[in-house]
Amino acid sequence: MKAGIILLLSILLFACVGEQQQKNIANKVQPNEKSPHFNADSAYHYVERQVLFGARVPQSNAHKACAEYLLSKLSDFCDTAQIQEGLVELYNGQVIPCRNIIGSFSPSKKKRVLLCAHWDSRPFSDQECDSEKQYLPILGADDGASGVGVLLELARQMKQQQPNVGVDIVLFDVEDYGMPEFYKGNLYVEHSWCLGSQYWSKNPHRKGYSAHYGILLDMVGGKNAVFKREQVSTYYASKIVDKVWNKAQEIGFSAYFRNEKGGAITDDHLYLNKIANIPCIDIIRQEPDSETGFADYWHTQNDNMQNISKETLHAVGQTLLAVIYNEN
Ligand code: AHN
Ligand code: ZN
Repeated sequence: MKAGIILLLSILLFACVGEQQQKNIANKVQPNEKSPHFNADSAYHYVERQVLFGARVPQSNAHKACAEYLLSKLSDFCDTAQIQEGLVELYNGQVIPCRNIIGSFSPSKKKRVLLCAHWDSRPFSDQECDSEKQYLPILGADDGASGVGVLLELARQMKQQQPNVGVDIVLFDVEDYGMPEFYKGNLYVEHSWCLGSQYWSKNPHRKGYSAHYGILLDMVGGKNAVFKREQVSTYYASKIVDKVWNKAQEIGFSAYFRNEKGGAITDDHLYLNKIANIPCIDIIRQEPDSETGFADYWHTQNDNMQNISKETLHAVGQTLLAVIYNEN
């Protein structure tokens, strides 16, 4: 009888502590009442849908089919959606078409935030040790699809409840066609990466377009990813880096967003800063201790769904929602 009462009391006590702990977790993850909840299952699904097309290499059937899919998603979620078509010149001198896919919320609002990611995947696996594999295209589950997956889920949320600022989602094409390591030609061009964003920066989808700031997502879905303060971002837009990293820490994602200095990466944000004059940061997974500076599956056949984590997608997506819904 006495033992029974003690057992009952300890169950009650345990239940209370458990409830309090859960509340703490809930408070940590969602203190910003203004911002909607990011659904990581939904984001994961959007990543998977892209990967199911196969490698989205420019000029391939998978690339074409995926463009149609992404345009239909943005048309559904955003107030306006369009594909910007242009021509870009590859590292080997070949000229190919480029399709940047763009969706906008409240296009007439003056204060705007630009959210971007690349949607193409790399035609080469030049980080494979096996030289035969180096000519295979990559699936780009993390390198490409993860950022787009997060942005599609943000768009789905924004359709349900719009933020106070205008938002443009720009999915850049031909980011990952940069000169491969095995290339022996001498037509080296410095700016062989990020061709879609270079095109857009010279020819924005609306004349005189500007944004308060931009946020680029690149490789934001990997298991145990860590995001350090990338140096091009700090050079051009340190206040935006502060804003995003502080918000992430405030809502409980300090395990992902670390207040440490990362490397300097040539990525789409460089051209938005340099050419379009839009202060833009890059949230990108780096592994400074690895040989390439990136995760071990980077530009290999292993960049597939097995490396994608809903927790990581959630940390990035929820942070972005909290940042955007905090703007006036
Ligand atoms: C370079 O390797 C020069 N830039 C990395 C940009 C990139 C490639 N992001 C994803 N894939
Ligand atoms: Zn890449």
